Amino acid sequence: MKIEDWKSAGPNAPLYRELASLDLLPNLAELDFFGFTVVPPEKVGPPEFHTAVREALTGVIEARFGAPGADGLTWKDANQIFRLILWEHRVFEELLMNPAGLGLVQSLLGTNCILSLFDGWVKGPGEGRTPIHMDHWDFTRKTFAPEPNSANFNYLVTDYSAADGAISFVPGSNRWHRAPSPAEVKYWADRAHPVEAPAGSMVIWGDQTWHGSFARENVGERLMILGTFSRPYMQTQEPFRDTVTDAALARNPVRFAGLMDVYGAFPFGKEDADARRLTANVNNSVLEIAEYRSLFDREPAGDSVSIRPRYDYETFDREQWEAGRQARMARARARSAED
Ligand SMILES: O=C(O)CCC(=O)C(=O)O
Repeated sequence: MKIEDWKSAGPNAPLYRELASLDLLPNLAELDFFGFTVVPPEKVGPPEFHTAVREALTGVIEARFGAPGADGLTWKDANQIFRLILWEHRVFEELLMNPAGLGLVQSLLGTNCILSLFDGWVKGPGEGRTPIHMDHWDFTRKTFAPEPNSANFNYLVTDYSAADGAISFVPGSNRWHRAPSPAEVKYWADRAHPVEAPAGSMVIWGDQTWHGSFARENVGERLMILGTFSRPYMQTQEPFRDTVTDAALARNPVRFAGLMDVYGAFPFGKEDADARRLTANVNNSVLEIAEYRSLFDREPAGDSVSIRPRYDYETFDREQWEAGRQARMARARARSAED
């Protein structure tokens, strides 16, 4: 079937074509049927890229905790997350924009998703392991809608096997739409399917898939980078909107600004949403399906994007409000002229 630019499908049509060009259609089917998928290193990047990511993560670990000892026991019994590492090396920005990872995440959350977490993860030999859970952190709800609200990639910095302390999944649990009970957490701990994959692979899943990890039997460290993305109306778990700089926005493609949520509508002040930024075509608009930003776009955004202004939420400036209204109307006119 020829995938055309059907307006009814919005940005999913070009996204699908790009995922097809990356030979990732089986991964879409795996996400749908089983709730997780593994992309092999050669579809993620060349060997030099994998080396650069590994060196960058080991650099972060050494900067925060010192170099691990040669006996491979420094991180014994640990399952340690290194929060907010995105700004510590440029190669992390490249990893975030990786077409395979971002493309599959967008297939789950929409092309306007935002970045919620970007962390390193170290696991040593011994007791450290992650209990079976789902990533939908609304503990007040007993059942969930069919579609995920957040999705993850795990970039494997070291090889994964059960004895390495791999992440594990309960295949098909993405269709159960509920959290595991305490009894199920126990039941699946050693029965979940371990991901056995080489360093440089990317594992992708949506927030409803039950997952955990095995304890590491081998000495040395299991290293991984976690990216979590969410729908744009959600609160992010790390403050990318507040920590991103104009320089970081300028050196990355426009979609990066969308991931940082610097053009998002919320919170409203007395003047309502900033319509000039909402209509700027940075595709994290919550009000409309914005223009598709290609996964392969590497053009630096330069000064076409900027960090979120410091709004005075308590002020109502009639002129500002009028400028926003005009911008919104101009955009609506342009859209109807296109139709
Ligand atoms: O590998 C692990 O220990 C679990 C990973 C995990 O739960 C996550 O990345 O959300």
